[in-house]
Amino acid sequence: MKKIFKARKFIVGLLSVGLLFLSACGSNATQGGTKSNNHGIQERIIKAGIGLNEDHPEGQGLLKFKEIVEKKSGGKLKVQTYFSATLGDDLKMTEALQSGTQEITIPSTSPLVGIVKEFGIFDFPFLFNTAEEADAILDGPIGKKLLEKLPEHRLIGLAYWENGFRNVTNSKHPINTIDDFKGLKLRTMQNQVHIDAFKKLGANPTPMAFSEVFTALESKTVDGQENPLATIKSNKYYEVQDYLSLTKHVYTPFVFLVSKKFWDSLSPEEQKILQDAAVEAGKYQRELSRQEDKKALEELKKTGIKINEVSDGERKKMEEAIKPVIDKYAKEFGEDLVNEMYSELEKIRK
Ligand code: TK8
Repeated sequence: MKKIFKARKFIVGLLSVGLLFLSACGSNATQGGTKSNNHGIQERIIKAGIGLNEDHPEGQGLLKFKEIVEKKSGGKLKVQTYFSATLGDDLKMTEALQSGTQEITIPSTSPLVGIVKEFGIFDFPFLFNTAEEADAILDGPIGKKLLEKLPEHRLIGLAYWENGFRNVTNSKHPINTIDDFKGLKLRTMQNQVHIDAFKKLGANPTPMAFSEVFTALESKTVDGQENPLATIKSNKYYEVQDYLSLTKHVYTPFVFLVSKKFWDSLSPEEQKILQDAAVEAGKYQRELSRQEDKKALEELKKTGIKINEVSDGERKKMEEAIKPVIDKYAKEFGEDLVNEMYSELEKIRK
């Protein structure tokens, strides 16, 4: 009797150890991950969404990121990609990261000024002369300082990617001088620096989420918009716009964001895979973005949209007109930070 009891106890014990083991190994990959795990690589599904299309350099960069992560993790970390704002626009996806229902997004820094206001320093028109200057500031101490402000907002910033130099399209007339902005109803990003700058130029800025832009142009709710050439091509704005003016009035970056809730559940090994892949895919993405900026111009020429250059002299006048806006926001974002950025830029330019 005693023996049987013991044997039964043993079997029950064995079963529960087995169950524990099974649940710990859990062959089913969990989305994101809530369990804290301090070692190794677990099977995980990582949802990554962006606003742009798969054929855009940002889309191609995200696919490169997926490839690197899946390779380095031996297929355990799986990146599910969502393009064309199917998971929502930049702000909505960023909020999903904060609440932990999405793991990755790569928004423009511009609409994030409500979260980290200092990102607004990158919205200063005519700040960078070349993409390489932008790289140096974004990858240097200034860029790093701003990424460090993200964790208190439940976000982790791993790298900056390139959106690029923005140009104006519209359905009224070419933009050659400041006067041509007069009364133009222009969609802008949800960002006060952009709004105030376009007001100063005489335009009528209308902030709007990105996925609404095509329809707003088509229905003539707005006359125009501004974005890098790759986007004007990928999102087919040439179908609903007649003029493309190469204003190159501002360079705006993307920031590679991870949900902090998700990040904290990862092992150091998993974190390293994501960190390295975000930087490596970012290098590829920037390169592609610069090639695409040239290629897109050639392809846009074939679409029939009327393209005009804007002279350096006229761009200088626009820059001067906008100066009070920059002075105002330099105070708001912190003059020390802004001055540090200008002196870094001076060093780079020497
Ligand atoms: C894409 C956006 C976008 C940006 C804009 O999600 O909103 O105009 O340039 O392309 O980040």
